[in-house]
Amino acid sequence: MKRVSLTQHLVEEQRLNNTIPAELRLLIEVVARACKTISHAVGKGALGEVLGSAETENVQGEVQKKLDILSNEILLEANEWGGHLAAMASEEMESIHPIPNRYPMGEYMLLFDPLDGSSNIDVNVSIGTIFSVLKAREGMTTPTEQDFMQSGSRQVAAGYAVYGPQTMLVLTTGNGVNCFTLDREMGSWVLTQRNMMIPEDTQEFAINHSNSRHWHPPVTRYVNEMMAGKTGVLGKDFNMRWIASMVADVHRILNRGGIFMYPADAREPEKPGKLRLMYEANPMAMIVEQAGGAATDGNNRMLDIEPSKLHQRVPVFLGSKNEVERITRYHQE
Ligand code: P6P
Repeated sequence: MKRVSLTQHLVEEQRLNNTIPAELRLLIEVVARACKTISHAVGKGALGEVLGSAETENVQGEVQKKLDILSNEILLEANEWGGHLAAMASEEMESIHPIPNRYPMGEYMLLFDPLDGSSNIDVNVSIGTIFSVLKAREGMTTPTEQDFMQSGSRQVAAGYAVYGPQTMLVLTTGNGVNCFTLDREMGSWVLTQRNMMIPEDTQEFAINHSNSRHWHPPVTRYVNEMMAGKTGVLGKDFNMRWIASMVADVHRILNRGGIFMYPADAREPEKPGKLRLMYEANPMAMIVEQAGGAATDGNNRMLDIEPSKLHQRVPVFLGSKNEVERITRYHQE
């Protein structure tokens, strides 16, 4: 494949589909550059004194890793001055982050989980950055959390970087999903997979099976059917994977199919699952749907959910279309 850079891809996408105005192209390139910096920091590990806990807690009550905080700061600093954003929101920050007065305000809003899969950082397992882009409300002067309360269907772009054996950037602006590999020598993102498509069927599921005694009946029924393999109603054997890093599990599913499940369970009945809607489930749902897959909260299409809180959690079922439709049907029966 002729080497196509991220910039060339975005310029050509704009020429073809008129979906990437200059400000959005700048936003995506700035985020991609920030992910390069995060990849560099992550890659240093102990040599960069960035491993371990920061001895602080985030809004989720989770102990923050030094790299969580560093990644968050890298994304904030990279995006403040460009004039393309009105505000930002992050898993690592309680409230929204308006653009400082010394910089011009733009027409987009950026949400992100700066480093997802933190529990894997110190044991050298793949982690990632997830981001979502919404349009700011017309004529907005002072952004509020309420301005971020838009359903996932209103995202204008979504993507993630996965920091694994390769560092890759997966991106959609509403016309399919493309993947770029970081050329570390040149420091550039090179298009390596065009228009990724998720197989509609699969024989691989991803769930944290240690929680099975807490699952609600539809999930128990479905996982048992897959565990029954050829002898069961699904008539085929299944494999299981659980990397405990959403970005890595989703990236595998984008490449070879599968179904990813983080259901609500009886451990904390008031908590609807672990993953966050605005900057984990929604961006991944846009990517998965753009790749021919499906994403629901068990009952509703993920991208149709009307959010009420910036950090609200949601059950997640996403991946191969036919399997997501099955587990969603089981919830509705
Ligand atoms: P558990 C990482 O902490 C994360 O937010 C997702 O990336 C991942 O899929 C999930 O939590 C793992 O959760 O309960 O299996 O550790």
